[in-house]
Amino acid sequence: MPAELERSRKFSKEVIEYMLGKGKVLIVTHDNPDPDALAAAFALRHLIEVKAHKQAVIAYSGVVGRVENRELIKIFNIITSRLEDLDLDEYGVVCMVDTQPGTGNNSFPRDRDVHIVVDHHSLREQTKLCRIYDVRDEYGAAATILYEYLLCQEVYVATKLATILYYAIKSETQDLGREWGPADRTAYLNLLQLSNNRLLFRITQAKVPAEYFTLFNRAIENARQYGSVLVFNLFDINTPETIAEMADFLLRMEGVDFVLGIGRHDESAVLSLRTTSHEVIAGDLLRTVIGDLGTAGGHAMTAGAQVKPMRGNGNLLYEFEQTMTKRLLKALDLPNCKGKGLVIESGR
Ligand SMILES: [Mn+2]
Repeated sequence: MPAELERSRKFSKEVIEYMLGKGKVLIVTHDNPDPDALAAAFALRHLIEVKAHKQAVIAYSGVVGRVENRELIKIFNIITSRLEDLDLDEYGVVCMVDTQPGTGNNSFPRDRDVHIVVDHHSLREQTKLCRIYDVRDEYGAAATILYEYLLCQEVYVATKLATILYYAIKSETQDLGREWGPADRTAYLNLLQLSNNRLLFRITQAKVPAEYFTLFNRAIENARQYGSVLVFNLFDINTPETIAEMADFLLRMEGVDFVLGIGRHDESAVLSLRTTSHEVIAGDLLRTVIGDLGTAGGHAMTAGAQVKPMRGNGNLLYEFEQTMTKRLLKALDLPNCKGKGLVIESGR
């Protein structure tokens, strides 16, 4: 058995054994969960159900705004809860997936105990206080770790779960193009064979509301280019995940190595950074840029940040964009230049 699988065997066994006799189980993901967070939570819930004979509750804060992710929840037919609606005293075991205690991207109260952490971001000091933590930042997706757990515990991965895990790895690593490792590739290839193409198509080609295109338009219209850096501001939005999606989209522009997207949802500013440069770690860069204004974290090529609360009118968000742009250019040792718009002619 390869070393990674050996590790998965050990941790999955520990996780199952820890559940026994401990009361209700809660699985917490990061706010506004993406496919990786949702798939990891579904897989962990399934593992616990099959091996520890317990029904875990999945909870998060924020929204699932992207239609692809809503479809994912519908397909798996699992009722998820809002963290705010739960009485946390009821739970004897708290698990976190795709996030860690105190990172700022989850809304689980900082003063409460977290027992189990399974994640693929860099290991945080606070996480070391948890009873069981399996944090592998060399993995492209948290879903890959959970897939290995199921494999090691010989839990049958049925079509729906396979499809969701496959989609999570696919979207998180952009089809193994970004931040993936050998384990992700193995999981991706194995899961593809078990996936249902009709379900996959339902997820990837889900119908989007007209507002989606309005946001595309807004991202392009508001984008400013500063040499190899592109910054866009979506201002107030209902679907915070759109910021990361538009950042991915705009990163394809020739000559652009960094994209910083900004928006506000529910009185919190949400930032997303994407890079194709191998010279910097996106997570570290965004942490520098945000400074003491908020919290940030991420991987080599992708990162996210949040500033809570961010109240005030659109002007304040514009000023915030200016500050973030200045700081980003400074952190990258680039000259502070005047931004230029992206759209040159409307064609009308
Ligand atoms: Mn993830």
